[in-house]
Amino acid sequence: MKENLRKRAIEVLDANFQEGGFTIPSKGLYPFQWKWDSGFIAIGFAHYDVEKAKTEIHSLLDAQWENGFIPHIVFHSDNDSYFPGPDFHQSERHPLSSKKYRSTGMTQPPVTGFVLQEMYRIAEDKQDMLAFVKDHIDKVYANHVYFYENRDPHNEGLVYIYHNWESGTDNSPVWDDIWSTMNPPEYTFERRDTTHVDASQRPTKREYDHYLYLIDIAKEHNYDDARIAELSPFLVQDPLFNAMLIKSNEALLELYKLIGGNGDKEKTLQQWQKMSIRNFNNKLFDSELGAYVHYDLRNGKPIRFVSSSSFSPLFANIPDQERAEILVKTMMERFGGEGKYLCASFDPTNERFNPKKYWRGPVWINMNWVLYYGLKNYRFDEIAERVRQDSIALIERDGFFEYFDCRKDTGESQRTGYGGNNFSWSAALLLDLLK
Ligand code: 9YW
Repeated sequence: MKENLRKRAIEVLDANFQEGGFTIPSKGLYPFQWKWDSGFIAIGFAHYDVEKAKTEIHSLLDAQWENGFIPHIVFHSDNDSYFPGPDFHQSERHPLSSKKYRSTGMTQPPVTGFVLQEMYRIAEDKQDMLAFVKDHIDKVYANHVYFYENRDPHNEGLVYIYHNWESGTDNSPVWDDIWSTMNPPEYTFERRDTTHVDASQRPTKREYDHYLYLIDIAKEHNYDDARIAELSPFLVQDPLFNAMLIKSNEALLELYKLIGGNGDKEKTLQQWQKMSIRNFNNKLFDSELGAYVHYDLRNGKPIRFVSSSSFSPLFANIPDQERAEILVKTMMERFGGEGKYLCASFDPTNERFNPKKYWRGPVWINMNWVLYYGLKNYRFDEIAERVRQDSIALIERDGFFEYFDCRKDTGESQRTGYGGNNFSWSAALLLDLLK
């Protein structure tokens, strides 16, 4: 059975690989290259086709801007099955944007550093992979320099995101209170996502108005980071985003040590790590909730909800063992009850939880992958194994969907995998979890 799943996962990935040397997340729904998808996809390819894994990362980094920024979507081709496309985003407004590719002017969680390390871990021919890492690592380092220099206005070692799409957890209930501080215009536009996926599983039209308005503000200032930090109504320090950055710092540090001769960069990485981990623990941990939470930098207050992002710091070795135990207790009490697959994307005990809607409750395989390795870091082997088995069981139950109902008994006759089907990172990370 496992062999069969493996075979199907490979078929999904290969079918989504494009001639231009990148992989789409899902046919129809997402027809371009997404930043963090690309990283997870490369991990999957590394298990059976190392050249494709390298090509994936190479093409993402090829779209890097001159200031080190890596966009969240690279529009390799014209395709009108997705909105908002390149004509809406207009990345060319930024003077240092890529001259080769049109893209968005926002980014996504910085996974590429730890992805390089994973590719090295998985590769059989270590020399060959190290040569690839050597050729590409400075670009990833430059991306981190971009973050620390442009996204950390108070020099806390905690970077901000200015759009919910930068978080990767696009319509999490965590953002709801920010939307209520805004009153965007009513945009006229044609949704494309709801032609591919049931509208009840996607954000509402009014939510999209907020998303578009944030882009318009950034565009008005030609995607200038300092102006965005001053003006964007959405300015958040996200625990998932920052945990990915910290994990990637750690990975870059280890890879540079292997390569040798990069003492200055190692030193800078160590300084970032020290400051980032300290302030992450001081600022983002909510001891009453027993979890890390988001911080609303615009309105100067924590956003006190527990989501799967709250546990991601385990992956980046951020908490000490005692705090890790508190986190896991919170996870098991709120998310891990009998009758539930781990790990819902949003607190199932909260009234904003919705088991079918996008990031408002369903299980996502990429988050489970992060949590699996995070739990293993702290020797929660049994719970890690449950996360691994649950991920496999959900894909066996529903197929290679984008997200899954966490309830074992959904009381529904229809399938309970939602969003896009034949979804790349679900396939890619399953390959890693099956190994
Ligand atoms: C959108 C591609 C992307 C992911 C995001 C996810 C979704 C795109 O799909 O956003 O248009 O809503 O939220 O994390 O990278 O898979």
